[in-house]
Amino acid sequence: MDLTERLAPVGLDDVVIEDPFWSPKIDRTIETLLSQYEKLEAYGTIGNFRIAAGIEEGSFRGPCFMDSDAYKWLEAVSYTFYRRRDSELEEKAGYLVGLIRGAQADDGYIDTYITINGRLRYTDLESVHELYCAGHLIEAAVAHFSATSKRDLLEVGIKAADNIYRHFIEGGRAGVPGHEEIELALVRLYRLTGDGRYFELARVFIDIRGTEEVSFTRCPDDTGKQKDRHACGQRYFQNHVPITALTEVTGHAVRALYYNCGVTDVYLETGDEKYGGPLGAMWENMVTKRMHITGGVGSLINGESFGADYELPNEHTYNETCAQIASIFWNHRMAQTGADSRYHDIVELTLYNGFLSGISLDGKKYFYPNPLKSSGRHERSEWFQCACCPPNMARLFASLGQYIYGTSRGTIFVNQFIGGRASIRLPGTGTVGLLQEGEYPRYGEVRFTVGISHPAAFTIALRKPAWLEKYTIEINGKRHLNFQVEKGYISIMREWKDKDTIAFVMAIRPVLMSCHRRVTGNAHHCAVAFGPFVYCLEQIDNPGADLFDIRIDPDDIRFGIDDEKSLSDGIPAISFNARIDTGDTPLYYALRKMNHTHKKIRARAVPYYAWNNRGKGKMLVWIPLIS
Ligand code: FUB
Ligand code: ZN
Repeated sequence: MDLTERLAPVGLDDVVIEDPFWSPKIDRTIETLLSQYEKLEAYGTIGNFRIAAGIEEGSFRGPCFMDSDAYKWLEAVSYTFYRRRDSELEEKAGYLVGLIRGAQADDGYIDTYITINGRLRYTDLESVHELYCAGHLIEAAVAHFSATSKRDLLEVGIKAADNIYRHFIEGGRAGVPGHEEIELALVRLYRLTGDGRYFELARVFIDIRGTEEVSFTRCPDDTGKQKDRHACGQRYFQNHVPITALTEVTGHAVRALYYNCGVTDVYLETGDEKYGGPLGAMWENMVTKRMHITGGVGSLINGESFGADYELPNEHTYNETCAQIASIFWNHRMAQTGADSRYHDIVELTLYNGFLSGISLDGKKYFYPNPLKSSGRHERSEWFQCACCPPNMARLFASLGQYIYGTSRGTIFVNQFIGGRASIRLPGTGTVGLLQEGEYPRYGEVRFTVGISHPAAFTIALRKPAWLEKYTIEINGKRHLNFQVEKGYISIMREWKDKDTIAFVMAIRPVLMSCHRRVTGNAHHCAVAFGPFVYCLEQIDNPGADLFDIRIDPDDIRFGIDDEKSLSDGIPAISFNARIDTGDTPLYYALRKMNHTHKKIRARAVPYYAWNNRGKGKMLVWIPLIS
């Protein structure tokens, strides 16, 4: 990789989403956050801060990283301020900021688990999540200040970072944080404050990983179940080799991908190829060998971790919602290293599938793991003892605006097709307004209108989605052929005038997807996709057969798009010809004596993200082909 063509994201303050698919989900975030606050109270997260602040008696509740959920919640609340201010939410956020200030020691240290339990600070770096929590505090502090200009939470974040700097750098006690997150947060703080100590600290935490052994055996939590992760060894922590020798994504998926976010941030700041090479190799490894068709990553339940190459089980898979979110965070950063549509292809794939499946259609229940097959036991919950995923979802919904556009000198990149208005500062040109409209991804026509005070020559580069085969471009209503596709972007260079329009018309149609032969569980199976969406079968839509008896004959499929069967938000159900295998065979039998009979049916699939919204039942993404 090299950084000659770096892309700068267009930030939240310059983008307003007005989109038929996403706006209702984003607007719902305020309600979601209010209900999450109740859970943070009910499960003790906020109470821990009251106890640590000395205004309530009691003992610590929850896993050792409970504080992080409050910080992620505050970060999400801060992002909502760009769109709509809600007095109830602001009042609750203000109260929580006050508690956090009260829970911070005079020297800047803050961690309610350590304070309430009277444990020694920074002595169990590997298991206790002090630096993970501090990272989330710093992210919340940066977001809160950027959205409100209020310094109260920022001061807490700065004091905490200073405390960490004194202990680990000035005290010469640098060690390997057990759960990455602090690295990326310190770079954010450095970018906001310009204080190079935070960048130095981030780099030390990145470079030390893999150079000294971590003696981690268990994570202390209040469930009494000590999670023995020793079996995962140093790989669990991405600590088996230094960053320079990493070529694969390994171990605990959220840890691995938060780490990669921090490494990418440091790479973006330094251009040091000792980071660029490993990042490129890990990215290739993840998306070509260790990622589900839904964008789901971290396929193994054991250790919440990445599996080996092609180890992608469907039913007994993990795909923690946080890992999908971390993948989006990382791909968004990788996209900043240079124009290459593949990064935002993964952002899109993950957003519309593995990420969205993490929340119910009404926004009230969450998945922690996201399997691709269910025998009917899997169901979303209102909350979890380990509640990392729900506030993580909220912060991504509330900050979605920053994933849509990027700029480099002379080019505006359209990375995501999410409608709304943007005011884009284009280096060398000035400010360009861009209105994006359409009903993507139900329909493939996306229209752009340029707003500019004087005619100017620059390029508008539209990401050509990986799934797209046929498309046309129109400028001011006329078919336009004078464009180039470079690194997956359709680049239109011309002198743009005020009110010029572009229509990007993509043919979206259902397709059958296949899988690499080495994913043994998917051999002789196929999946249904429609634009960026992966579909699944649910038992409730296919009442005439046991779902697991359904087979597909790829030569007789005849897809239908059933808009009237849409579950919500306008994304249709897809119907197709299928067979039910009614063969009555013993458990094992000689292949040549096979006695399969098939009954023809019309099967119906719904978008994967929308499954399990009508009660429990069987679900299937990869459907067997007829034998
Ligand atoms: O350890 C903190 C968080 O809890 C991790 O990121 C999640 O995977 C869950 O284990
Ligand atoms: Zn999670």
